[in-house]
Amino acid sequence: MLSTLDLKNTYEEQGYAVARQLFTPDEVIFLREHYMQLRVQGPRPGDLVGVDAISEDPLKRYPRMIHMHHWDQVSLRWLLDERLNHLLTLLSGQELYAVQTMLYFKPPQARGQALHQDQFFLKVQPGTCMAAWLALDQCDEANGCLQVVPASHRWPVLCTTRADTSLSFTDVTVPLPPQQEIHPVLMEPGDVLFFHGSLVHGSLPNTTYDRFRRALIGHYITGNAEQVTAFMQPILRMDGSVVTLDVSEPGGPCGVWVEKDGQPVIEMSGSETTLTFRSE
Ligand SMILES: O=C(O)CCC(=O)C(=O)O
Repeated sequence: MLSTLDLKNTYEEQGYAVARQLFTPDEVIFLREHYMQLRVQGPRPGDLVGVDAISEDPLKRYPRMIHMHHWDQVSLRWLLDERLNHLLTLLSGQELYAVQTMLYFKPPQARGQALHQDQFFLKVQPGTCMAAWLALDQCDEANGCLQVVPASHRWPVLCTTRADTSLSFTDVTVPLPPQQEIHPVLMEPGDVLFFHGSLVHGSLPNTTYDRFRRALIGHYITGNAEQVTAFMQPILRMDGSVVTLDVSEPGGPCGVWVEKDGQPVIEMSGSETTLTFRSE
């Protein structure tokens, strides 16, 4: 694993960093089995779509779960895990609050999620959000590993456009300049990818016929935040106690790409009026 200093330098330069083997093989097996069991037991509050065991769409057989920590102690314990807290605090340089859990099953042949910035959805003001993305399977390009745009954490929130819903289960994405590098993040089970709320990221479909790409994700907001979207309530300190913050409103200014001296630059001349998809 990278030293904590290397992790922090990488995070500051690139907007993301991978802590290798932060969770043990036994923990990963336990979590994988736990969520598979929860999923086959039927629908859960906040499911992206209802569970339909005979659907042709793999995402309807294994829909993403969200906010499991509201009703599942295993998820709550994981969200507040001291290893995550330690690295989140180190990378961001401040205390964080926990707001969201998600479990992506991404079964064989499932669509991915178009490139986006989490801060577009969470609307943390001031400050930002951060994610801890734990790989529960080997993640590579064939099964739709996460992809990131290195150093895009320095960009403001971009105005969104329509995504290709044959590749993505969400319908919004962000435009990128031509030739923009998009980097696949290859991970082993137990690795945790930490990333900044403005980092552009997403994933392509799982093209395999026999491999899931499961990930357990925690979302956090920086401790200087005064506002966050209503959907993120209740907001938890990392000791589990509740913090009260104001609710941020949808909409607001967003960045658009323009050309200046032959180079793509972002101008804050756009405005997000409608939100077509509630959660990232
Ligand atoms: O796991 C994925 O494919 C996408 C996850 C994601 O975009 C997120 O955690 O914000």
